[in-house]
Amino acid sequence: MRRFWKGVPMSHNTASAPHDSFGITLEEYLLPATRRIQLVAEDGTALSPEEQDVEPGHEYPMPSDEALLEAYRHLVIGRRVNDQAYALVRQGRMAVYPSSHGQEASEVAAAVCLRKDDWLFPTYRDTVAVMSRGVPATEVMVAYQGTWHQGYDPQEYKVSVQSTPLTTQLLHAVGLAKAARLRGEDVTVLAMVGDGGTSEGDFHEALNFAAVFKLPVIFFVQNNKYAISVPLARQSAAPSLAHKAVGYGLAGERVDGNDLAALLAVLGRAVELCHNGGGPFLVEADTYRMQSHTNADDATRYREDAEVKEWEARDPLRRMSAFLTDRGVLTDEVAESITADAEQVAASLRDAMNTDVELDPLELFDHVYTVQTPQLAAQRAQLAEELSRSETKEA
Ligand SMILES: Cc1ncc(C[n+]2csc(CCOP(=O)(O)OP(=O)(O)O)c2C)c(N)n1
Ligand SMILES: [Mg+2]
Repeated sequence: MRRFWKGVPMSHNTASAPHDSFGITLEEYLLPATRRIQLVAEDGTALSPEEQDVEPGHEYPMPSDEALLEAYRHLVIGRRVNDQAYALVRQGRMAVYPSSHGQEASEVAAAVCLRKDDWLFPTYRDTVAVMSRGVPATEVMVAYQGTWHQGYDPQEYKVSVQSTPLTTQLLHAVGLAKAARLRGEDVTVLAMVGDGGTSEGDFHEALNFAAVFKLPVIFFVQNNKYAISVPLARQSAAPSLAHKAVGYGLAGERVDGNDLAALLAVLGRAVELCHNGGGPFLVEADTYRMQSHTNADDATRYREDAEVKEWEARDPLRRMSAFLTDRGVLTDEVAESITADAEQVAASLRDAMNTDVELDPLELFDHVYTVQTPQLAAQRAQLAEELSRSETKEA
């Protein structure tokens, strides 16, 4: 017999869950599959169902050629922008850029799986996800140029600001999902987080709240094996990061984070289920950060070249390029037009970052609170005085 408290079932596990439609038990549904989902092999060939060898309920169809080609275009643009941003940092035109090289498939899939009214909550690392949702590179990079707090309007693109304080974005994501439900809006939220972020207290609170209220949230963990210099083995003793979902009562899935096809399939299903009341989810993408944490970090100090070489063979771009070429979708002509698109985006970024911006340092204080606190007012006055003194000196 189901027992209720204020109209809410005392045990949410008795409510119907997506496992019903997959013909598996709730326990099977909640325990992440031992095999991660992979649809395309490292050499670009499609894996047969036997080769995939997944447990029941974890079978996914191959996405369409059109969906893969459009997402592949974002991969190429993402890598070009990463390289351009690196060069601009070296030239002193940008302050910092957290590398996305190697993680493009996860980044792109996180954005393109969403519907127009859904929301994306990215971290500092997820510039390529933000761009793949339609935000121009020139707007995203304003924050990394350091000339303004934020370069794009979150409401316009339904993309939150890129969060630098680890894991705060998960709480904001859950809050937005809850608010949308209260308003009767059909919105799914995808919130991104790193392997290191899963150790934060906010991670626990966000997952627990989302699971208790069955909110349409996808927690998308990019397990790139490092939190700056801290390796995964020093971060978590869980069998996988997807296993962290079990204790909260939400479904977890592990996916090859360098396999664009598998990512689109897994995240696509999660989005669909969320829209049909079947959330929340935790999806762990098994991937790797090929470059240093940011330009301020030297990865050779804490990891071996051999490990990096191993991951080079799993490159998401090469894999999808081989797959789509083999299927006759990525012809030379199409490939050339994608490269041209990427060059154009890189050129617009160069132009924007090489344009000097007139800055008023005092603006820093203007948008912190609606009504400025006495402390900030005092700091503003102090800076104003220092600025006028240095102006007098220069004159
Ligand atoms: C609350 C908080 N604590 C510490 C930091 C400093 N910090 C910045 S990035 C980082 C590592 C995060 O690693 P991970 O979550 O794996 O994400 P990745 O950088 O690998 O994408 C740390 C500790 C921070 N930004 N915020
Ligand atoms: Mg990491």
